[in-house]
Amino acid sequence: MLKPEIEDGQQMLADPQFRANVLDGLARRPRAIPARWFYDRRGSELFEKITDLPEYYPTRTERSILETACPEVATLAGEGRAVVEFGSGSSTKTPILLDAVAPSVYVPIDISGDFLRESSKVLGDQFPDLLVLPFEADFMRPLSLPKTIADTPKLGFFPGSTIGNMIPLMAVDLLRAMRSSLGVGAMLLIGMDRIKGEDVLVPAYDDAQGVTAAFNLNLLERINRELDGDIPVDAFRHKAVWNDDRARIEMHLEAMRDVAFEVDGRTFEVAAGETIHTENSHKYGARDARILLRSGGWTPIAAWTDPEGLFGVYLAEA
Ligand code: AVI
Repeated sequence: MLKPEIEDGQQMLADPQFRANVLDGLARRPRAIPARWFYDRRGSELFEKITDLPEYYPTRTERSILETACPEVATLAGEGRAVVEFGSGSSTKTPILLDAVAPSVYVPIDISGDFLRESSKVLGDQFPDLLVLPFEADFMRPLSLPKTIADTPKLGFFPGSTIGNMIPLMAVDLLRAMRSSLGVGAMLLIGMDRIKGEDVLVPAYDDAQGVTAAFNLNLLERINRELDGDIPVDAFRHKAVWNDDRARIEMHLEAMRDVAFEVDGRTFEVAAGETIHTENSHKYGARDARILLRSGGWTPIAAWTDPEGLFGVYLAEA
């Protein structure tokens, strides 16, 4: 297990927002910790593995939809747009769009500067004629994009159904923020996972190899590493359930016995059967997706899906 870096007997300072979210989340009922904290180095590696799992259809399905959709997007968007990606793409999806649209400028936005620089370098090598302008920022709020592209119309790109990890209220806020960041005449290409049977949904979030379980449990390991915790991780199990009322998969960590532990000097007691809610992954039918886009100030103009209707990709204009 990785140990936090120690300097002169002092533990390195953890992210104050992480500490606050964990301490509040463990104290409240139902207990819940925001999913954004999954993605430390180990969590990001595990997520990459998830995207290759046989049960996890979203990544490969969206990629295959984009192969068909992007040339059509290029026609609908016209020439001369700057592509602005929310959450910088180290994935194989971004090159599909860049190949089809052939923009002169690509602006990847990410809150993690390290990740942003790494993925910008990879894409810069792959597209030597492309001007890559990495932008380190939290895209949940309206942004002032680089002045050099002030007069260039934008095509926003938000793949991966990441919008599904937000409750609808936050998703609408994000869509509005994107509209204001991208400005007049903007377009948005966005992926949203669709509603389907539990027989497909639950295994996608509870795979046979236990990679998603490790991803979920890593959150407790991260708390132990970074917030001086002694949570007995082996007392918890990963749980993925479909909440039909809210059209979402929920991930939880369920205590298998009564446990008491400390985090950052505070004691918590969790009874057997109690859960810590760690993630929501909302699913949107085609109509739901269009209503969500309209609520966020976007007009849907085209939509694509795969032959089984597992995943949706939507193009909208501001
Ligand atoms: C990043 N996000 C879109 C993934 C999802 O499907 O909601 C995160 C994930 N959680 C478990 N598996 C994948």
